[in-house]
Amino acid sequence: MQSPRRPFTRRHLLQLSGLSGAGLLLNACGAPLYSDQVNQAFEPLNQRVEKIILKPQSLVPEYSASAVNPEALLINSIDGTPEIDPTTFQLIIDGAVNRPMQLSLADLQSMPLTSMIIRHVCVEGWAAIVQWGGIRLQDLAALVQPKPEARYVYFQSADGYYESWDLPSALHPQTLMAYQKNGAPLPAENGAPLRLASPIKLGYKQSKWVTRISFTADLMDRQGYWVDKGYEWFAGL
Ligand SMILES: Nc1nc2c(c(=O)[nH]1)N[C@H]1C(S)=C(S)[C@@H](COP(=O)(O)O)O[C@H]1N2
Ligand SMILES: [Mo]
Repeated sequence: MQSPRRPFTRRHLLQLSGLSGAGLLLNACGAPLYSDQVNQAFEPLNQRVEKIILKPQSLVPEYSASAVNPEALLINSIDGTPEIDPTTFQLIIDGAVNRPMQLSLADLQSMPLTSMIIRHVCVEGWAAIVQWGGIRLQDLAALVQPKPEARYVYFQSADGYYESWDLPSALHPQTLMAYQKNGAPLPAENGAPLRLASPIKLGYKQSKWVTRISFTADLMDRQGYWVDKGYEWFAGL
């Protein structure tokens, strides 16, 4: 991974909150969405989340830039490519968190960028080495402050796709919300403006066109588009 960083600190959180300012907490019309949350911005992360983030998690070895094979990443979509206007796009993060938020693409791009070159593996029998650039999901978690009961993370996508992950996998340092692919802005068919990318899960766990991330205490009946059709839920690599 490019420039390994120390785990997210309170200083980072303060910097970030300062950077994006009130914009983080305003909706498109400029009305405060969660104004009662603004003053609670800086409580420390709860112990469960902190333990997951601070314990040294084993990193999956990455590939060199010369190993990237752009043609090998096949488009795999259940229902075409949804149209999303990146200028009005808002990522909702809610559920069992102290500070639910809506973030624009500009907000997300003001956060620390992580780049990684990993292998994408689809159960249908193909794989591709890809460079992804984006935000660590653990950095987003540090921002919204999951509650102690949070154990799962749900991802809702604009094409109706949905997925759920266990919290430790979601908080792994190589689990990204990516907005770049192979050094360029993420193409629409690969999930723009925002998709999951991680070397620790199979391809079908890596939701494209993510519009909403919800932390939950329990797994619900609908666990994932392919999972509900019989594929394995954990789907670890
Ligand atoms: N929203 C959404 N995400 C999705 C899918 C999809 O159909 N819709 N397909 C999944 C599968 S099976 C794979 S292998 C990868 C493919 O990513 P790509 O199309 O960028 O190669 O996206 C995953 N994420
Ligand atoms: Mo896949």
